[in-house]
Amino acid sequence: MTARVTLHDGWTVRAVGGDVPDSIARRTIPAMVPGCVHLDLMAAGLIPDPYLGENERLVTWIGRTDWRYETTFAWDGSGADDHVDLVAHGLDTFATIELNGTVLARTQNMHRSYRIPVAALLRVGENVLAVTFAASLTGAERASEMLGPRPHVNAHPFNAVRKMACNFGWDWGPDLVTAGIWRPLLLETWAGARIAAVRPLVKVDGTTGLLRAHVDIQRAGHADDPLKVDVEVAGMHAAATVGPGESSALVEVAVPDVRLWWPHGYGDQPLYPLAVRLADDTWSGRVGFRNVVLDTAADQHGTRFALHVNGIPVFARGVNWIPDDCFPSRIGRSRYAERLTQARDANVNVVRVWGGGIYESDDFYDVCDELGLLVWQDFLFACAAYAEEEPLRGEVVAEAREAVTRLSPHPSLALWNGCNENVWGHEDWGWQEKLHGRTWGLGYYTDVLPSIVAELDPTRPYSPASPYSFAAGRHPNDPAHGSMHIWDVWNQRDYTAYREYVPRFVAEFGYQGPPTWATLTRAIEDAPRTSDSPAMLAHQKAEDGAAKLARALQGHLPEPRSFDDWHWATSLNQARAVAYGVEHFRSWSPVCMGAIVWQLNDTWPAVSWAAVDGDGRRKPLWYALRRSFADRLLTVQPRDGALALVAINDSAQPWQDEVTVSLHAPDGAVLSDAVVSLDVPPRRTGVLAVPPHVAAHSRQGCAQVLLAESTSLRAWWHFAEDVDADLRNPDLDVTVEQIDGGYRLDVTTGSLTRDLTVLADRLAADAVVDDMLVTLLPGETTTFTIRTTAVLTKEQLTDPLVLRSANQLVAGAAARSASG
Ligand code: BMA
Repeated sequence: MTARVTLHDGWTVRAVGGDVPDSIARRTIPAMVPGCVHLDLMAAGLIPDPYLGENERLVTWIGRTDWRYETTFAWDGSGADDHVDLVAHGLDTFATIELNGTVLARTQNMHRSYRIPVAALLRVGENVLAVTFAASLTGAERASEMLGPRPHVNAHPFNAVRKMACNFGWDWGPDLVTAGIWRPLLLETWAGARIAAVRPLVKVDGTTGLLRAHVDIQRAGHADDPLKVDVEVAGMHAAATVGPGESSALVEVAVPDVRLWWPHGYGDQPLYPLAVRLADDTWSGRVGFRNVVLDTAADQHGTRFALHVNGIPVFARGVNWIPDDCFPSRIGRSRYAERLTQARDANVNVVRVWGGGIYESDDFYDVCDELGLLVWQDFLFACAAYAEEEPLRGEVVAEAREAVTRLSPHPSLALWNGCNENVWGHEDWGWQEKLHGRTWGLGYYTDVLPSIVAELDPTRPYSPASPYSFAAGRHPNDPAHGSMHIWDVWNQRDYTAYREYVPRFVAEFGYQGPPTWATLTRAIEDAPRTSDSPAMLAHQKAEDGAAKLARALQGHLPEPRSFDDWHWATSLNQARAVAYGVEHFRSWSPVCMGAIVWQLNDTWPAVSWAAVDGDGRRKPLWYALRRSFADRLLTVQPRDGALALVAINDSAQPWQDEVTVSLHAPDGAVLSDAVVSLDVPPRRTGVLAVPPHVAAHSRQGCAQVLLAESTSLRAWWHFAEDVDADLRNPDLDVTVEQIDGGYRLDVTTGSLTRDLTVLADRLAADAVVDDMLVTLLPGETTTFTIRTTAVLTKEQLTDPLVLRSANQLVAGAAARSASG
């Protein structure tokens, strides 16, 4: 019987090298395993929370310090004649492991696990286990010198070491260089033979699910007797014999009439328990049966980039995922479930795990399996050139083999991708002059990694990079070929420029906005708080971010005159900008087959591109995504110099409906209208002209609006931007009713009102509203439901800083210029 005991108790940590504050220098501090040194120092009250205010810069010394973790554990001698292994699932990063004073191993890769036989060193009674972590920041700098410095973004040479890159600071995250035993640590006792790894690869053939379980075996010492491997899935059994001298087996099981696993919105997510048994050892997991293919064929538009699941092309309604915390040991299954459910509830079906983070824990992929979220997994290379020589190369190979093996059971895992932006960087970011012909990672992306995927998991597609155009000599970010990232729009242009691109697949595009008010005010206490007060800027990591946020408002919303208005205007603008992009990209399906928004989540409370902020609160963008990612979307788009009604039916049923198209004067009066019939087959996009006599009455630049309304959906077209639309303060009539668990607000508007929103978190940290950004004609009523445990008054709920609209910003600016 393989026995597993965790070694998570009794740990301490102390600084053993580096320039350490006196208060910490000679202290032995209680430590958590799994954990990290920042969390230990915080728990001991020795450092402030680096997520608050400007504390981040007070703790940079931690990354230049060597830390020694130590514990003692008792061993009763059981298994003395067998194998006893120390198994470390994650060591961050330059670690020396000692047992009873003897060095067992030196490691230098956060992304690998390690198994070390220790039976010979164990003592009956007390044993001392120590892991010393050499300073990662100093280590990365040394490694970079040794390998030869290579171009990278941000402050430190994260590309010289196999450690979560964004730990060294990113354009949305703090520079907090961690150390610690970040994943479980175990003592495993076994005899005879053990299951070393299982790769349960699936295929669907007609109505039959085919499972090919590749089982790797480790034998004890010279044991060489034949072994039986038994596999059970969906009540079916199959077995294989591992002959003398052999260390692997392939067991095939056919499951007739299998229920297929589908992404969210396409069907169910049946998961079949899988057990692999070898003598005393059992491996258990789950599998889901589906086929996945990446279509990169040439067509009349260029080169496709489309995921197909069970033969059906899936438009990727996606979000990019970054580590949900700078200290990943804090993220457990419930946090993953909460965050990924937020993605699913925003009608997302693809999550791209970005290459500057980590291979997430199995909990992440388990939750994706359950929710039907397809995972696009980057190998961990981002925004930098990487040496292809030793010792980096060996680490890359070992870590990739482990990741491909570990993640292979998950039906959600749909695509392996070589790197984030490195082929693009080499092409466009001035790397070539700096490299002087040195390696930069291309060999990983086009040879090493695809060979590993082909060998260990040929059922998954592989793409060398994102963005990528699938032909040598072609620009990697060519919109007509493969995947692309659209960043000029946020960095230099205006969100209306999204319409200049018809990409085949956009894997990154985004707009910044602040965190929700409750999150922002918890983390930032500047007095006064302004968009560029010190702690605000400390939580805005993007190059020129504050200026870009201000520029992004121009032509859309008036320049904000207070911090409250800045917060609402930039939040609103973020939501509008990204929804504008999503609706445009979806309207071009199937030429375009994916829109993956940068980014779902945050590592900490930050001004960033995230839809859900660092405290897990949903920003206005999240609500905009839910609407624009819905299975069915009605949107008004320019086509061939006129306006068209685009109906995207990403559902399994035909969409038949009547749509009323009406043109309204600024006061809401109907100028003209018409009814058009919609009949869009499942998974298709229908394009209808706006009836000419309706369009004929419209005047671009005049504050008219066009409304297209089906039974359950609305689409608006505004002929003038808010700044030019003479929007009035909306004169709201509100009734408030206390309901079970919160409040119900019925709001009736006196004039055309854009993006009516309740910013509930301004009133109570737990308050959440069911919808945001509702546009209404004069006289129309909408209902908001607010969930909270707080007791709130009508005055509070209708406070103009809580009950918000675009109109307030415009009318406020108009009033100011009239009086000023
Ligand atoms: C892309 C990403 C990240 C970055 C984001 C915003 O480059 O791959 O590196 O955080 O844009 O700038």
